[in-house]
Amino acid sequence: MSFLRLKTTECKVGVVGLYNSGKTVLLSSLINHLQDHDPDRFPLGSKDTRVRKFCVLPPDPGWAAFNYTGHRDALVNAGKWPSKTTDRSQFACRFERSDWTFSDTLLKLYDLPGERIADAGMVGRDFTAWSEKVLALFVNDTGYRTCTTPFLDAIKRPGATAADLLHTYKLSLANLILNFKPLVSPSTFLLDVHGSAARPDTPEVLAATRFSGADAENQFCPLPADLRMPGTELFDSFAFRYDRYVERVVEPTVVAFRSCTALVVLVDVTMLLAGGVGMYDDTRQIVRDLFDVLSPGENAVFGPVLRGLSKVLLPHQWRPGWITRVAFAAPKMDLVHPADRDRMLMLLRRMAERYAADRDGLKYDFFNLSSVVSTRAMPLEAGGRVLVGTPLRGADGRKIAPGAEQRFTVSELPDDWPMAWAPGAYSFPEVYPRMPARKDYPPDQVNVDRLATFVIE
Ligand SMILES: Nc1nc2c(ncn2[C@@H]2O[C@H](COP(=O)(O)OP(=O)(O)OP(=O)(O)O)[C@@H](O)[C@H]2O)c(=O)[nH]1
Ligand SMILES: [Mg+2]
Repeated sequence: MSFLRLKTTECKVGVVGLYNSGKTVLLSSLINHLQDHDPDRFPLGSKDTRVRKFCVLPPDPGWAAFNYTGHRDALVNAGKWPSKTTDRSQFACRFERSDWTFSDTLLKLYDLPGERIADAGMVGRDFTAWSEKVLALFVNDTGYRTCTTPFLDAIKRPGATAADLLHTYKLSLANLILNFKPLVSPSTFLLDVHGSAARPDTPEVLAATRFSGADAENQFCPLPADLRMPGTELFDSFAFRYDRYVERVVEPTVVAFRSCTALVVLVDVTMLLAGGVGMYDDTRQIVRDLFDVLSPGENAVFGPVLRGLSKVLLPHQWRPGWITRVAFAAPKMDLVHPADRDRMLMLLRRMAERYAADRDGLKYDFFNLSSVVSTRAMPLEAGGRVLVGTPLRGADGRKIAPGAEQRFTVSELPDDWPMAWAPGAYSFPEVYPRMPARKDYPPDQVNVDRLATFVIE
């Protein structure tokens, strides 16, 4: 810290969103732009602001370091997107900005595997309350009822054993995955505690090889009222395993985000359109659960004035943290034709605004962004909505090696969310990243600078 900079402003920014929604790519692009700052390519606050003396700090105790170097290396040297996140991580850095005369910035960024946010509904609920929540969803929603029939049938059968219940619950979770429904909880079924992700397979194979809990010995599933009898082996063991799971898996990942000062909620509009109406409904449910758990908004005890003071005057570990800003962001804007990019923002707003608007004292905004611009667009007259990029998948949906750039067509975005749409009704093919090879030259981005200006305050 220089002589004049007497204070440090601490910003803790958590990024949440479903798996594959672009959290890690966004953080990698943001860090790259702060580290190798060019005010013309990344205006922070104003176009004259300069970032100086950027230095990386070790993460807080108990946090794994966000693998920025590895992610950037994958992008630049291997021409690949970063690999899937398997554990929560933190990136900490300190820098000065020329528009903040008396204060330097301590920025902490948080990443997590997207699968874990489906467990947000467990926080603050005991096993009974969670069972009721899950069963109500399975029984009352047609899409869920269809996928979870094996389990709903098993809980009605007299004398069903723990093994029957677990097996049919896992078959049901596998059906949910195969029907593009992201509310898969316990999320370890999709991504286990060692970071190993479920591979596409039949429900039977998935049920036989994955766990509904932390590991083979600690599995549980929801139980209906007539099986929830304290003192029985079934109820007591499931309730115990559930509590341990919440403590060991859910709280460290999801609840840790409560102490952030700002939250970025990524809603991948392209994935929701491609995934069908069920994916949309579930994502809304997950955002609602997350908001209940993280309760963003002004803290009633401290209020805005004291919060402002405590942020710079109290020692770091004493500073009360709570989320006062939420940025909703629709990533991968470069997979949508420029003619539709305003619609992308509108769809995001229509989906998410009410959750934020219901919170007192919360500042929120909406962004459509590209963390790493990887396509270019053909003019609209050229026949449909045509983009140019390097395709990541072949016609059969399998990953292919990077080849030459190609033209491909993307769907037109609707003006508003349709009443219903099937999986596959919209398509936005994935592409390989386009990164400048020069190490200190960050990727082309759109609106990541505006998002950063909003959350780093
Ligand atoms: N074209 C384009 N694709 C992107 C962009 N950002 C992310 N993607 C695509 O989205 C995929 C997932 O991005 P990640 O950042 O790894 O997603 P995540 O949210 O961290 O996913 P988890 O680690 O599974 O929770 C990438 O592999 C890319 O295919 C972008 O700015 N442009
Ligand atoms: Mg990730």
